Amino acid sequence: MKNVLIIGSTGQIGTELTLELRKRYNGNIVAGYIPGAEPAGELLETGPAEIVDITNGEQIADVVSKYKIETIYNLAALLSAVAEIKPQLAWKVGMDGLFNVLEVARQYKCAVFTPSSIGVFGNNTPKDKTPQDTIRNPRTMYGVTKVGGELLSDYYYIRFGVDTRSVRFPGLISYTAPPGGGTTDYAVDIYYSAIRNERFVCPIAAGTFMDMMYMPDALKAAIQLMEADPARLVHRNAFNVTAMSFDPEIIYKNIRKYIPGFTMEYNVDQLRQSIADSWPNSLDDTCAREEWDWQPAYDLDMMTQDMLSKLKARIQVTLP
Ligand code: VAH
Repeated sequence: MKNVLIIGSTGQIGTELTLELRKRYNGNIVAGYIPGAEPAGELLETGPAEIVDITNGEQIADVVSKYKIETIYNLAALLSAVAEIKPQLAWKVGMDGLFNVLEVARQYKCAVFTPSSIGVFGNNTPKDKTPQDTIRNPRTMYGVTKVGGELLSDYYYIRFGVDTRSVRFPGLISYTAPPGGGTTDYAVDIYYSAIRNERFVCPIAAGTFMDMMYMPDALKAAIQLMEADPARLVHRNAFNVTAMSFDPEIIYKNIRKYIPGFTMEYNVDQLRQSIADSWPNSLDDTCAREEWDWQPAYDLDMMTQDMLSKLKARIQVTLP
């Protein structure tokens, strides 16, 4: 029996993580959501759901107490591009909200997973095979909240013994809930254009390499880390994890292997491009592999095949 609360359960990661946890555990896997982002369908029908606004510490505590929560997956965040447009809200959710979660976790002895991101790195960090322990000097509010989140989560572990763990997610690609306002969203949108036989207008310039990961691997990373033997962990917040690194040209050519008529043009979004330019080209995830046996299953070609087949089923179009 394992009781888990997912805050932000209707977002890109939360939607799939909640369903995956319900498959694995037979306890209360509570879908936390905010009004206006209600759970629906399988997410609503397969387990409990509660309003949990991360900026309301009492609300978090009430749900943790009601369901005797042991682990909190805190997925509430504004993604990188949106956070530059609403920096104060990004801080309120990413930092004030995290403080609420950690305080509740301290009082109720919960473990806490809060995703970090490759967004913690900035222009003065080594770009290729970025090390686990290196300079975290971002110039985005998203990056500031992620570095702050790593530092605050480590503090709560060292000072209060709260079992905090996290990974630095790369761009995540999935076919269920769409991402919302990220710099890597192009790597999801391109598949939708391809499956609809539409010319894709890419907002990121050719030659811009970023780490990426298919959602099944992201779910595996989060759950595997939270189930890992704490005695093996040298690091906690947060582990570099990656599965692949590509630029728009590489993913475009891979999709054309399966949809030969697919076409793309560039219309660079300056905000997203400047953020992408500040991030690594590739990560070194040796520590995750050594400390908790991290190993991705999907490479680009496997992801493309699965994305196209799943989207075809969802959008009911016939591939040419
Ligand atoms: C974003 N998808 O683009 C998120 C992620 C590494 C990228 O943090 O903001």
